[in-house]
Amino acid sequence: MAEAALDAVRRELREFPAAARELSVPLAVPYLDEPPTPLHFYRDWVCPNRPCIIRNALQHWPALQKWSFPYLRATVGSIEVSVAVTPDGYADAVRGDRFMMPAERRLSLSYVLDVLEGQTQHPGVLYVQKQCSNLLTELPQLLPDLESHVPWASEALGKMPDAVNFWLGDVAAVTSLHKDHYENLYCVVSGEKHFLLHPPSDRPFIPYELYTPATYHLTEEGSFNVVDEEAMEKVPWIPLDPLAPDLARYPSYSQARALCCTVQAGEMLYLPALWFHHVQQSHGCIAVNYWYDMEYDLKYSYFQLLDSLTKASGLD
Ligand SMILES: O=C(O)CCC(=O)C(=O)O
Repeated sequence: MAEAALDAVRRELREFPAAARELSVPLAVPYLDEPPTPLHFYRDWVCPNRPCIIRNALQHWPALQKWSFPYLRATVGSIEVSVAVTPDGYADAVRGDRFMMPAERRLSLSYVLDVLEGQTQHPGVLYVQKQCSNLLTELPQLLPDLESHVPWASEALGKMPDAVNFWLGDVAAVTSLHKDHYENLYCVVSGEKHFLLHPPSDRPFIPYELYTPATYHLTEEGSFNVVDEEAMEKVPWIPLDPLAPDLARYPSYSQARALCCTVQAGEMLYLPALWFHHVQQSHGCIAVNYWYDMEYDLKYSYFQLLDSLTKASGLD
């Protein structure tokens, strides 16, 4: 009897993603030709939790014309920024049986640009990606080139962003599949970013496991050691690489449906809270994103329920 009930719950969970998709998930990420009004942004995108790519939202930013490697060298080249360094481009990702976090280095931005241009060598793959409002805390000199928030989004959401992040990295730097509790406005200033997305409703097909956290340590000789973070709790993370999913191990993922999109320079992706995302980029891509904390409303609670049922029923 209990087994029959559990089977019924699993069946419902397997059918849920397609039903949700049919009702509200687009086949491709739609484009808007101009920024929406706060009302339209909230009504058409935030409330239904739908992504879109917005064109002509950044054209008033001086950054769009100015931000080149020579300009960054001249204005903020001497500033030290926090840089994630990994042997393979994957920071905060499952590698083997560990959740691997990057080595962190303080490097001058000029030095990072030299490495990206191949003028100097540094072991591993570099990614300026410290997600603690690093644009405001580490590179405030760049602020006059853009805005500290997105006015129509701040008005729609009734708050200011929790973080404004600056991203600059190697083509080999990849952000592994994960989700955040932020309404994310992701602006590409130069180059392009490739996003692979899954709606939150695909959760029953997306595996999570618990991993021992570990950090890469870069030795003087330029090799990487893996050092376990013994004081830290195990980290729940997605072991699956959506670009080469191990379907023998995670067969349910074949039923998930990814949406892929490329965000070009001058475009802004609205990535709704709780959407799973995997991100790649062109070499030396420069981007800025705004994280607005999500509303912890009924939609959030429903997602938590989906997450709990997926785990409790052993679908994971
Ligand atoms: O640009 C990236 O590499 C990752 C972006 C991301 O994960 C985020 O904005 O939440």
